[in-house]
Amino acid sequence: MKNSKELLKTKIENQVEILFNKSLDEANALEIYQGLSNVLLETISKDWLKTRKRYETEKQAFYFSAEFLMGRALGNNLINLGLDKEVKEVLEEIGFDLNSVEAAEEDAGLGNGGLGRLAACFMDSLVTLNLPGQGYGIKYKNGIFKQKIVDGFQVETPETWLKYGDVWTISRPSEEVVVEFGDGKVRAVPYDMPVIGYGTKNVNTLRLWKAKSINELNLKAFNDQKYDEALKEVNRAEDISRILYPNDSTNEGKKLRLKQQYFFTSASLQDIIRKFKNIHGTDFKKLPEFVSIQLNDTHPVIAIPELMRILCDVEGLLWKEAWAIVEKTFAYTNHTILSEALEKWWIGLYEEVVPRIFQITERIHFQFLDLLEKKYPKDRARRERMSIIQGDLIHMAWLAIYGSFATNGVAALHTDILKHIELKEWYELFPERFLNKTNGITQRRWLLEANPELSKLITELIGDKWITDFSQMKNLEKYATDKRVINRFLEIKSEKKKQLAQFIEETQGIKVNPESIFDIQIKRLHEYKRQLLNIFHILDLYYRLKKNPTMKIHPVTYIFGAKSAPGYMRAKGTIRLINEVAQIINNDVEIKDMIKVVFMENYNVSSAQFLFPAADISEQISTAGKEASGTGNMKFMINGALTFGTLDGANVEIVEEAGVENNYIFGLKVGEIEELKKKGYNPKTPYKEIEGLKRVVDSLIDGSLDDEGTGLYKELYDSLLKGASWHEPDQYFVLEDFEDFRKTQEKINKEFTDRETWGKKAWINISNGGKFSSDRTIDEYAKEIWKITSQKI
Ligand code: 26W
Repeated sequence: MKNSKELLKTKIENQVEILFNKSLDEANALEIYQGLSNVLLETISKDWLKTRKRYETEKQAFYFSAEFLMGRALGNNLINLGLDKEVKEVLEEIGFDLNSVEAAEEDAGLGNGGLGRLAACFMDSLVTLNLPGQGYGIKYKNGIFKQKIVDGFQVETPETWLKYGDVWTISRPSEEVVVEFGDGKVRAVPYDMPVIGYGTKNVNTLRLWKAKSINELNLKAFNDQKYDEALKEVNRAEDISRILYPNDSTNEGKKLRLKQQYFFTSASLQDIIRKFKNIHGTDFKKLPEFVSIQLNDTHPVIAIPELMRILCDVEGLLWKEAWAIVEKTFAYTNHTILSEALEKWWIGLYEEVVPRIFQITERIHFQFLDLLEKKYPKDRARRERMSIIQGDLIHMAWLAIYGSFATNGVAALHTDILKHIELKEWYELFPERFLNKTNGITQRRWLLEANPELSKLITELIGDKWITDFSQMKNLEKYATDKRVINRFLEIKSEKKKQLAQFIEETQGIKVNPESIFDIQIKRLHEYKRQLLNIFHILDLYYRLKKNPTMKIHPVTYIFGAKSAPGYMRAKGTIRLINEVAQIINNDVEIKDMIKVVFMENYNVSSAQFLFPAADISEQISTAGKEASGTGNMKFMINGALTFGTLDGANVEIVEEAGVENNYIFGLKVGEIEELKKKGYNPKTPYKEIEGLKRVVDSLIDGSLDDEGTGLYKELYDSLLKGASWHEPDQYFVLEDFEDFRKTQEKINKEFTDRETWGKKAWINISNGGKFSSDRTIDEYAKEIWKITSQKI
């Protein structure tokens, strides 16, 4: 009898032989990765099937999302299956290091930022809680672009995660469906990715659709040797799932994007209805008893009229009957209040792309107008504001609230702002529909996998229950005064910083000092997130150090990671600015390494796994009221970084849990901003009055810095002091918050040197991270919105 390690080795050997016809000693890391992944697929395949059958007859929740930012699968799956140690040893025997095998995997970067990563964390929690649920999305050929930094500028290059094949999805051609557009039909082919839970046999499914043309080639054109023409239809169809839109800040209203949205929601609904009919026949009244569909922001909201179409046109229900079902089936999550991000479709485009859906949307619109007229007969202005179709635009958020039974924000403050400001009138109309679901993250990826050293210490102290019950973290708090524990934490932090330093040296070619404070801001680049405020402060600190070389500070390494939407000029200007300031400071011998600035190229899920565990300071400095929740803030917290932030999004709840005294809160609060706006905010006041600020801001235009004639810096300067046709000067209060930012940074710099007190604060943060597990979030969705229950196989 072979022992299990020998068996595993044989399995890998077989797979590598089947896939590549190579022996183990010939294979490279990529081939081992693929062979090993296939072995895992084989290991779970029976349970995957069993889970699917088990869920068939239960109520299920379907998570419709245009984005799933999954990152790498192998490492996470090994841990969840409990096979990581064994596999590591087997790989060592055949001369491979598990880390380098894992590094051979491309990230599945099928998302932009927070919203996409949240969907991925939710998948992990759903299955770990044995909940009957499934994700539905698009199998983009090209995920979020690869970012190159060339002369300090962001350059986008295509991302090709599938270039070496695709081990983690299996296609199910027998379940393909047809989606019909105004200009013809397209096939939707499902690809299923197993979602493996921790400590359970359940395996859930993420189903991603790929677009294919109905006909392979236009034969007539082919025979006439018109090859471009022959492929036209193929390309028109396949274009739909070709690329992820890299825009997460402004709604562009592009035709292909609307096609993507209709494509995946229509395919998913057809899939759900077909399966429903297999079990329940045509008793569609029962649909809401067995199906809940969560709409991840407005991107899949076109599902609402699509379900009406299926129920009425295909299944023959009356409009009224169908509407009663639809209203009880969907729930909608709002992830942003930035008005420029709210999706509105031009009716001309919408009608062209999905003519039948346009008619249905119009009818929903008129039906809603009737309701409004009854409710507010005298308030015409209100009816106009709430209208689904306004002028020639279809307001997808309004369609979402009207067509669903629940609307939720993603943090307490965010939901409050929705209820009392942004969606005030909607809350008055449907008070019972509004709920809060504070976001969370999976501790399996963001602590257990990313920080095995800290995980080990935690398990040693409180056992391993925290891995699936994060409220257990509270049991760590009693060690906050235990010097031995705090010292071990500090040693681990220092080890993680060394690892990151090495990663930075390898990838960025910059040497950083692991003893310095690691102050990290990693997130999408957006004006409201205020990377500009951060870099302004760094520049100011630099100028002060130059003027006063004897000034004493503890060395700091400021680390940024951020992608900008390709057409977002101010964000791109900020990236260039950060890179230029980094160049200047890092090469200035007078600074003697007191400050270093690092811009991590191509920030993504896998580099995030290096970054979060190594942070001392978590920069969460958005303009109060603008960041719906944030989830990076939680990943930092549970890895023992202190939050340096405004009272915005989930920061509010983080300091509620861990204590303001253990974090660094600064800046204007939501109410203060409202007041300041009413009073009239003039950014010239802080610009002139705050010491050093003018010098920093003027650097953008006085020749101190050089944007190579692109005009990017002048644009940033004007955005602060002049404003633009669409906004007041300094709409995000960068200049107003500068002084408090600087004061608080000074405090951080002083307090960091008291290692014991710092360690204690970090530890209290870790101990109070329990609330921020996506297990808690998903449990709330399951109980309060979806009404689904655990179904363990
Ligand atoms: C139409 C273009 C577009 C695309 C994506 C606009 C907006 C988006 C997303 C809503 C942006 C996003 O990722 N929002 C983030 O969602 C996270 C998960 O809820 C929150 O934690 C972040 O605060 C929010 O910015």
